[in-house]
Amino acid sequence: MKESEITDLVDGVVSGDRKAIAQAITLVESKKASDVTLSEKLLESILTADGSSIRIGISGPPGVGKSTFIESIGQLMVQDGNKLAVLAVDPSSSISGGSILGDKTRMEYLSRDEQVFIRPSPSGKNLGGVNRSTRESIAIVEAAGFNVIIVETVGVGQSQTEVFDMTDVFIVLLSPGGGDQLQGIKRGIIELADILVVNKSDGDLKSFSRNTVLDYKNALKLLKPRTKDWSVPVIACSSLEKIGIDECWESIQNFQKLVTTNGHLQHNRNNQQKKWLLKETRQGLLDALEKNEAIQDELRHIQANIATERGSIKTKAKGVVESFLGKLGNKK
Ligand SMILES: Nc1nc2c(ncn2[C@@H]2O[C@H](COP(=O)(O)OP(=O)(O)OP(=O)(O)O)[C@@H](O)[C@H]2O)c(=O)[nH]1
Ligand SMILES: [Mg+2]
Repeated sequence: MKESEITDLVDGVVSGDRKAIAQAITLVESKKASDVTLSEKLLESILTADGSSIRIGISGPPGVGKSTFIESIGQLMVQDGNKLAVLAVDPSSSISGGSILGDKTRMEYLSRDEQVFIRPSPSGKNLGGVNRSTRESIAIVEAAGFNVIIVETVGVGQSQTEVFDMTDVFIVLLSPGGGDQLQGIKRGIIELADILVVNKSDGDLKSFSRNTVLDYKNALKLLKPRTKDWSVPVIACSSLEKIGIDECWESIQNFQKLVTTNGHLQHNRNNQQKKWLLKETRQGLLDALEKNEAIQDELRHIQANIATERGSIKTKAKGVVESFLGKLGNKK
């Protein structure tokens, strides 16, 4: 893509053209050096978010029903006149291989809706890379006029906290199970939740679900509330049978109202931006280090002689950092 085409692409995005939106997201996901420069141009021209959108993170263990939940709740969102964008950060897809296809079929209804844009992001090998671009994808869909943005992520490891750091409301999905299961659930996942959903509360699992809800309610009592005036609801629902979904949507809207009125939403977004700035700066430094041939040679040389050269690793590393900073200084 050429620089002159960026203006057209920006116009396309802002006018809500789906092809342009998809193309813009592909551009920010690309790691090619020339694309990185173009995507910076693109992002500079579209950073217009005015805070009227709501960014929703949806997390939970693999197979708990996140995509099915989104398919159900998404329909309510659209019925209420919202424009919905769904972005999936999916580290499991590289393992299961079929997850992305699965997501598309599981959101069959939504994927046919004019008011909905769905973008499954292949994880590739670099999970960090995908998440870096997810923030930018959010900016793109917001510029295109989508006011409800859902980011789906599997609730394991780093991807979950990354998504937590780019959304306004964080929903954790769990499935019904006995007390044993609760013990096994890491406290961490519950600590992040603004809304807890016990999905699959139907069929054989229905009888378990009431106890599971109580267990989580009790577990939550032991935690310090994260948002003032908000007690985290635990909602039993069935995404397949569409039970309890309206209650979840109502909760999201109540949360949005609360944090918009008390200023928490903007405050939280500002903090996220500050964190993001630090992260990008660190990443930029690391990229520069990795691309610096002289430093890479120096590192390889030290590594080759690691068994025979005396001296502590810490001192050696310090030496590398100093020579890197020295090289940066010389550039000026
Ligand atoms: N009984 C029941 N099954 C459900 C419900 N929601 C989802 N499922 C089933 O659970 C399986 C996994 O659903 P998905 O929506 O793909 O789950 P997911 O959490 O998005 O999965 P990954 O993205 O692969 O982590 C599918 O077979 C669904 O039909 C529910 O409310 N009740
Ligand atoms: Mg899914």
